[in-house]
Amino acid sequence: MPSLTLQEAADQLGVHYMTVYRYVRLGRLPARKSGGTWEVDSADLEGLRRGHDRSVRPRKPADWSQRLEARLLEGDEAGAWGVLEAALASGTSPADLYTEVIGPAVTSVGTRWHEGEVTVAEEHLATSVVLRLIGRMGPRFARKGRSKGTVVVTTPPGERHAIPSLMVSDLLRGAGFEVIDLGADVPIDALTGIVQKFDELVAVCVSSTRFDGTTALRRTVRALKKAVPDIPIFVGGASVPTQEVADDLGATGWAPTGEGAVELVLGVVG
Ligand code: B12
Repeated sequence: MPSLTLQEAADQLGVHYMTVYRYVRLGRLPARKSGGTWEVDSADLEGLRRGHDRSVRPRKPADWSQRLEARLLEGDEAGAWGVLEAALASGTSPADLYTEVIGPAVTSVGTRWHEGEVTVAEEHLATSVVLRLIGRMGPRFARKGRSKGTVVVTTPPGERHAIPSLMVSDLLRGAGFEVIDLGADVPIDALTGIVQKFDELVAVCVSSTRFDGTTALRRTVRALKKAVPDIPIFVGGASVPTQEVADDLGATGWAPTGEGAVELVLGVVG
């Protein structure tokens, strides 16, 4: 497929170079970097041109998600942030951005890696950009006023997937809770020590993604129930696909989504 420089693309569209550059940054025009310069496929340019007279603004979260995924796989943080800003500007809430745009983009990268379409390096690159984007999104979940209570968000030992717990933490902050996010791979002794420090503790959320991680998750839940017997222990993440699995682990509650985690904790404070 013939490739074009951004200047050639701009000439063909009859717009300024910076306009095409912005289309790339916002994910409206797929592009890749070659020797330090951007290249676009003429078929993608034609697709943009056909949509050019109508509005090519995406309306569905799935469209934003696909645009984001393309930027993530290029390791293009500025472009990925541009997609998020555009989605926010079009009315997507920060919470929906996490659950309907960033989450599906990351999951799709993983699925494509599993199918051999995306390399391990690309998956790591995409993940590292996502972690930076979540860091930039954090302040948008800050809430003024009195905290509804403290929630500890944690993962079992051996668990390196931190994106789900980061998202759950921000969603809880957005709902008015003070969140202590312990991140990935938390040793059980350290966890049981820290949860006892917070007088305002209302719940502990344990996020587990590795499918082979349920043994560590079970030990974590058991240790937490012993350390803070009056505090609800909620579980979620890909290792806990159903309520039955959560019940078997001895958890107080389970939910399949980040919004579900917020509902569980809101249910505790009434
Ligand atoms: C990013 C990623 C990584 C990164 C993680 C980096 C990081 N700092 O987070 C890296 C590259 C390190 C990695 C490593 C590995 N990974 Co990986 N990874 C992924 C990937 C692409 C995305 C995971 C993610 O962030 N999802 C996004 C969020 C939003 O997920 P979510 O679960 O939907 O979260 C929501 C809900 O679950 C809920 N929720 C989450 N927590 C909680 C908690 C509570 C209390 C509640 C109520 C709700 C709740 O709210 C969230 C927001 O809505 C997935 C692909 C996929 N299909 O999921 C593979 C995937 C999870 N990884 C997989 C594997 C196999 C691995 C490795 C074993 C690979 C290897 N051979 O080394 C290692 C394991 C490392 C370890 N010890 O944990 C497999 C897991 C399969 C399995 N059998 O275990 C997957 C599914 C890829 C695949 N298709 O095979 N991985």
